[in-house]
Amino acid sequence: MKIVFVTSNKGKVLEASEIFAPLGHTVEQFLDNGEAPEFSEPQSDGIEEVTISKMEQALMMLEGDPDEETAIIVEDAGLFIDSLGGFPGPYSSYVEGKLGLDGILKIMEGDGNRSAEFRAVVAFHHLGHTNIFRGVCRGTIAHEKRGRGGFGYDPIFVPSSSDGRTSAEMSTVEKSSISHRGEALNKLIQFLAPPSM
Ligand code: ITT
Repeated sequence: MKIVFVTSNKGKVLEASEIFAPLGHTVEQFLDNGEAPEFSEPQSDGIEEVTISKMEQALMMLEGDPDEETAIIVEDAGLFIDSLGGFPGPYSSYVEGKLGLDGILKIMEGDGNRSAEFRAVVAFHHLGHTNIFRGVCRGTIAHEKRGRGGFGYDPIFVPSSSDGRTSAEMSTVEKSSISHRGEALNKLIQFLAPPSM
């Protein structure tokens, strides 16, 4: 199957490609005239609503269903920091652009509770149906940026099951084995090919 990932984020495409490759599925980024299309994001507190809205916009742009060998994925993710009441959450993209990782570290200076979680909601559209898959990765916010891998907030996020490294200090395969996106996409894989009893 060819999976078309509607996203502006090449890091997401790379992670999904590595997850689906062993199953023989290819993942490619959706481009319109060589550019990732921009979608309006509803003013909403929920990443689920944003995901569903992005899928509706993507289907309108594609003008109908693709052939049976092709599926469409959109995903919305966010970083929810406990001591900030879940901020930046659905505003993670905006906050990364405006405050950056240094801004988040500054806001959290002296904050003893560094617990946080990443959440991902993936919408998968195939043969006229859309299904939703969710993933969560608990962790903590590091005291400084570490690592060059991954993207976004990875240099300041230490997953709970990590040995202390940030996600940016892990290989893509290792990050995906514990990440919010990895969990959501693995649920999708189970949906596509449930294990035989
Ligand atoms: P699209 O919406 O076009 O898919 P995006 O990068 O804006 O791309 P999101 O809205 O889902 O993606 O992401 C919200 C923010 O969270 C954004 O700043 C991302 O860089 C960040 N983010 C998402 N997943 C992440 C991950 O696995 N590791 C680190 N940061 C992540």
